[in-house]
Amino acid sequence: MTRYESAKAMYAAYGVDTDAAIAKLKNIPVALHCWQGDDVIGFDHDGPLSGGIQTTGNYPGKATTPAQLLADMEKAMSLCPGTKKLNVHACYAIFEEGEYVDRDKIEPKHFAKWVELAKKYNMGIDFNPTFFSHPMASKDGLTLSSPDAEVRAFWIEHGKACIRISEYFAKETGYPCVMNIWTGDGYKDVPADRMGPRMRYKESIEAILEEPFDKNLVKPCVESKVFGIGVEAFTAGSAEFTLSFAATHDGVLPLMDNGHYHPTEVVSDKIPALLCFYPEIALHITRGIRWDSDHVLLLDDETKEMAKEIVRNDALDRVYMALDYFDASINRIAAWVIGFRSWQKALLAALCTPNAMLAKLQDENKYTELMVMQEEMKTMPFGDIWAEYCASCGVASDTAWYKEIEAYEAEVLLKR
Ligand code: RNT
Ligand code: ZN
Repeated sequence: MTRYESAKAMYAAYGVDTDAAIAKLKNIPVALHCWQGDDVIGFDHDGPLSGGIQTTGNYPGKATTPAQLLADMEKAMSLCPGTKKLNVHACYAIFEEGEYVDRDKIEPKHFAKWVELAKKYNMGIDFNPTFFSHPMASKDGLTLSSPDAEVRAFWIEHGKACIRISEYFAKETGYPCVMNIWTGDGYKDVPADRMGPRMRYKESIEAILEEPFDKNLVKPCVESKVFGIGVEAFTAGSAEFTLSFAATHDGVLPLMDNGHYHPTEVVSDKIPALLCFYPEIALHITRGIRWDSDHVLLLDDETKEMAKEIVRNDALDRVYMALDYFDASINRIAAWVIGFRSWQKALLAALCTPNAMLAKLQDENKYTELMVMQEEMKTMPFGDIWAEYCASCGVASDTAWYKEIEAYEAEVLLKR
């Protein structure tokens, strides 16, 4: 008997079909964010990262050209099991030699190389307008909520251009494109007017959505946030604002980033709350330490709990999952791989949990037995199921993948 066969029998004793869990996970797309590879800089500007977000660390080998970033992403994906989707920010437009257009003028052709990469691996692409790291956002950090009509108009045009590019992605790849609107708009200190900026923000997003698009192809999202660096006192796109916006605008999804709430709030609890009302929702999966620090995703308790809520509510096809973190203090490709594999593990563990049996114990008020069973699940031989899943996807289940990163670092990254 192999280790997998033995583990499979142990799970089967609780009614869990591990073969089915493995087969299911293989077809669930998870979006990998291009911005982990170059510390959220992109290709369309020389300035620093702005918008209240920050990377820390100066690990060598950062990608600085499109060719490098795409190659690094391919390397990372080759070491991860499961179905991937690309997640691209508008600042990652790829221009011809000597060409440049501003963000309000970008076109599908500037993302043709991303489409090429997506097609090579039969992946979809998600997209994000970039409302930061730009002169039009540098003066006061305000974009869609700015009191300056000219600034708002520029960013509305950017948003519309991004809808056109999102539709192009969907048409080219055959997969819907999740287009996420997030801005760092807010104030460092106690504002004198909170509703004014929010009304402008609302009207600007509405203006963007006036761009015609097919709702089956483009899934616009609004991402909330509680605070950012330099916008500690107020953000225009707060939780209540974005939830209400999505609830009142047909076809718009709420996007929850689990770094964007007060420290004792958990997105695992918010997922089922939103699933009661929204046909589809989106997630940015990250790991905050003390604040929205965007550390590399690990297999920690909250990560596992979020995955459980998606799986046990049978919502794998209603929740668009994307990773969103950026760490410049370790090998950037390893950071991608660790995070992607962690989320795969969380999903697989959730799929290997006897969810119906546990829910029944809850409904029958058998809380002691529920506690006993939930604790028992923690020491099941999950590693053997994971190993089988990785093997069936043609990737290493153990740390062998890291050897490849070390070789790539020596041969490629350190020569940059
Ligand atoms: C920032 C948001 C946002 C960004 C990316 C780069 O706090 O999480 O999603 O991380 O758009
Ligand atoms: Zn996010």
